[in-house]
Parts: sequence; structure tokens; C-alpha cells
Amino acid sequence: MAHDPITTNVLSLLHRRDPEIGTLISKEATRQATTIELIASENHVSSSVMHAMGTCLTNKYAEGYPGARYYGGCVFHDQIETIARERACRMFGAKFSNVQPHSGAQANQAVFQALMEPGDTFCSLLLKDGGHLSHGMKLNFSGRFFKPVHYPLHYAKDHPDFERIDYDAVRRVCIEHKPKLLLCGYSAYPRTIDFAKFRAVADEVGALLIADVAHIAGLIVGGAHPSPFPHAHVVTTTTHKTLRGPRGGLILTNDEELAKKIDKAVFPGAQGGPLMHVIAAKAVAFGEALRPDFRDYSAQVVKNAKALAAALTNLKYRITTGGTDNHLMLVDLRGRSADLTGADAEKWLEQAGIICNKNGIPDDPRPPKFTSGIRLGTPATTTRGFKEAHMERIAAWIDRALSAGLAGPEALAREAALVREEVASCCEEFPLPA
Ligand code: DSN
Repeated sequence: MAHDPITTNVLSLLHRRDPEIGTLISKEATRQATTIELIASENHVSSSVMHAMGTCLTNKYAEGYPGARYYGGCVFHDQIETIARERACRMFGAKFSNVQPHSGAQANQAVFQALMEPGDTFCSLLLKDGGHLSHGMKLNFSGRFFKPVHYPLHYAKDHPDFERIDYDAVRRVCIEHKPKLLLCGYSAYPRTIDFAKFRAVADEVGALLIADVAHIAGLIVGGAHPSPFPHAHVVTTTTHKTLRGPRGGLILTNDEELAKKIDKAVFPGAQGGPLMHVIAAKAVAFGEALRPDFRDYSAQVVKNAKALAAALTNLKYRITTGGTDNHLMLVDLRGRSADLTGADAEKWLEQAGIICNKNGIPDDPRPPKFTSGIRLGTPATTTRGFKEAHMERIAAWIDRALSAGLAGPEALAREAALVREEVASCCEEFPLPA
């Protein structure tokens, strides 16, 4: 089920030329159209963004930067990348940008390479507390080649800031370890980040502040979360989450010297040829994010997340930190049933047409393959036009599916099929963007 005429044509061509892959892409298009996407890091791009990726730009090598390439024939690529860079700067009110990172992790890799030597210390939040792989996980480049130290959340239940960042501890850890970089910005943190507080600590210990805003980039651009500038020295992000662009990375700074180092670290340091078709799609998405209606979108993402968190709370689910300020929430399933794991919940909800991911909650005693929580986000449903009232319906569907799962396989099969039908008919009212 394609939702726009170009995709329909592309799929019918693929069906003729490579039916095996054509069929699978069609099935995926139907899956996306008929299910509710609650993965906090996913979104539905416009067909303009989608089709910019499927163009002749993929044929070209353009190693280097606009005006300084290592291949001929880059005249239009130079113009496209320049527009993408300018729009990126305009979105964030920054002076310099690099639009070439293939992903957020590669953006972080380039920044680490630009600003640290192997073995240098940096300070971040642990993956299990809501951080990211590239913020020092031991199997990742960041944990293998650099020395991560971590700041905690408040873990004491009776603390008023339970499960929120412990800013005093950020300072203590930084004073003790004198990191070269201090990282903020997370993959599973539902609260507003106080960039000014982080900058004060960075200044006190002589660190550079790096804000990885991959999750909240669209909220920042749309005015629904405070900006990391002027506090952060460098900002990294993905372009495909709340920012609603193609899958990719982006780096921004206001400091010319840092910008030069970062450019060298991206190319030739970390990557070869840029994905020019993706850079064109980034430019298109940035153009969309600069439009006034993107502000409405960002505000609605947050309103929907708050509504979903409140509706789940009414149904007796515990939301970590007691709610959300942004696009995501972590649901601690143990409140519903001591035996319920994130892994089971993810599977049962998928049977019911609701897609999410299992996620550890702060201080989770269960390993990442099982977890005690699920992470839910509203960027994709908001793109489809869902509002607060629909969030109440989604919460009720979630509860029905999980309650049935807890009652046993037969109850689950019966109830999941019913919910799935209701979900699919609701999705018909909210087609994917064309
Ligand atoms: N894997 C992404 C997420 O889901 O948050 C982060 O890179």
C-alpha cells in the first residue's frame, strides 16, 4: 500500500524488475501504514524527503567539501551541499555545519576524533541510564579508544528529582576526572536538559561541552525544547528522528577553529564519499523544518507525549520521572505486573499493531535483552495527525494488549487481533504523509 504516486510507480517498476525485493518493500509500506509507530527515534518522512534519496545523486563520488572536491563533475553537488549546510545553520542559529556524517554515531566519532586523542577522558551518562552507545559503551569506539567516566541520575526514590540528572554529581565527577569533553543529550531521557548548567561545569573544569541532541533536534528547531546554543561548543544530531529527515547525522558549532577540525575529522578522518542523495534529502527536510508549521508539529509532539503519559498513568502504569517534557517516556512495567518484561511487552504490542521498543529503565535490574520497561514516543503518530484524544485510545489499546498477554497466549491471540483491527481502521483515517 503506497501512499503517494511516485512510490506507487517506483514499486510497480521494482515488482517487474526484482519482484523479490519489490514485494518485501510493498509489505513494509503496508506495515507502516497500518500500524501505530511509537518508537521514539522513528518518524514518517514526507515524500519529497523520500524521493530526494532515490535519485541519480547516489551515482556520484564527491569526496571533499563544496569547492574543494577530489572528483570532477560535482558542480550540482556543491550547490546542494551548500544549501544543506546553510539550512542546517539557520535551523539551529549556528555559524558552521557539517552535513556529511552518515549517522549520529559517526557524527560523534568524528567529534571525538577532532577534539580528543586516544585514551583521553570524557564524561557522559551511561547507556543504561538513557545515554547512547557512542557515549562510552565498552564495545563501541567511544569506550574502546577513549576513557569514559559517567555522571549518575538521582536513584533515590524519595528524592524530588528521582530518575533525573544529578547536576551536582555531574560537577563532582568532572572535578574529579577533568574530562576533555562533557557530553549531554540522550536516547531515553524524558526531561528538559539544562544546557546552561552543563556549560557552567564544562567551564569550571576546562572541558568542551558536546550536546548530542539526536532525539530532541526537531523539538529544538520547532521551539519545543530550549536550544543547546549558545551553551554547547559543539552540537551533534541525527536527522531522522524528531527532525523528520532522512537517516543521517549532522554536526554544528559556532567556533571556526573547531569547525575546521571537525571537517577534517569527518573527511578524511572518519568517512570517504558523502552520501549526496541523503544530503539532498537532508536539505529538503531542513527546508521543511524551517517552515512555520514545523513549530506546530513540534509543540503537538510534546502535547501528545504528555497526553499519552497521563493516560497510561491513569491506567496504573508508572512513567519514570513521573511524566515527560519531550517526545518520549519510559514505562516501568513492573508497576503493572512484577513479571512483565519489556521484551514481552514489545512482542505482544506488535501483535496488536503497536510498535515500540523494550528499554531499560534507570537502575534496571534486568539485562538489555529483557528490560523492565518500554520506551514510547510520539514523533511518528503526530506526523500522521494524531492528537491528544487519540493518545488516550492508544493507551487503552496498550493496556488491553498487555493485560491479555498477562492472561495467557489464548487471551493474547484473541485480544491482539481485535486491537489490531481497531488500530488498522484508525490508521486508515490518518494516512502517511504524501
Ligand atoms: N538507536 C537510537 C534510538 O533508538 O534512540 C539511538 O541511536
